[in-house]
Amino acid sequence: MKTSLTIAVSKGRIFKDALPLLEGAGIVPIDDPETSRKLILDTNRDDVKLVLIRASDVPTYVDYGAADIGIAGKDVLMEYEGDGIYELLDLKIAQCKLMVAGPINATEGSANGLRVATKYVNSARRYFANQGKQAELIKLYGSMELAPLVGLADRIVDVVDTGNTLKANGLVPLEHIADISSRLIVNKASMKMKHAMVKRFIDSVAQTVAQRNS
Ligand code: PRT
Ligand code: MG
Repeated sequence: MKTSLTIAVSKGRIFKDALPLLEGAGIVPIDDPETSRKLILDTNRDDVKLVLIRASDVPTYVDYGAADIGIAGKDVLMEYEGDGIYELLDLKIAQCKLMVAGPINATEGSANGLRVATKYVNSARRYFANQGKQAELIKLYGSMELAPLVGLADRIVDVVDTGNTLKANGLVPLEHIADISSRLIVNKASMKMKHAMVKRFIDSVAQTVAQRNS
């Protein structure tokens, strides 16, 4: 039987940035995810398909082997607790920073004893613990920027790119937690069972990444 590869990727900014990398590996989706409602995209290769899932679900699909390979933000991977995946390659796409942010009048480095709203509770907990700071974490699933405006929290932990969203809501970045980019992840069993095909894919993506960043 012919080996096949299933690649998990999220719609939106990661998909857009991932397209040239897939193309560099000779993989071109047949359907356009922006207009198609399909969740499984056929490609020009009959042995490769793409599954479109929520960014934060990509590690789960790959961990359980529902996808062999995935493209996921480091922010998402830092939150993920499963151990069935290898993180193999920094794709240098969808780059941003994980930051502590707060109101303009907040004093830098003073998150001690404060309430912090975030969807990144594991990363935030680790960060504040390393800083020796007490923080009460409030788990949110989106629109963290709202929390300080309505008195839900004193700070947020969120990814920041241009900073325009913070600014538009009267917030400023206060502390840098981590540089974020998207990573290629591989299911541990697929890495063994489909080694030749996975390796060929990773090598050609790595080559494209190197070319684009040289
Ligand atoms: O949307 P959904 O809830 O399904 O999931 P998601 O929001 O995690 O997915 P998506 O597609 O928005 O983001 C996927 C990945 O892109 C994230 O996991 C990050 O690794 C990466 N990334 C890069 C970003 C940004 N840049 C970014 N700017 N993810 C989110 N943002 C947000 C930011 O928090 C702000 O709300 O985009 C907004 C605009 O940012 P500014 O700073 O340019 O204003
Ligand atoms: Mg989003």
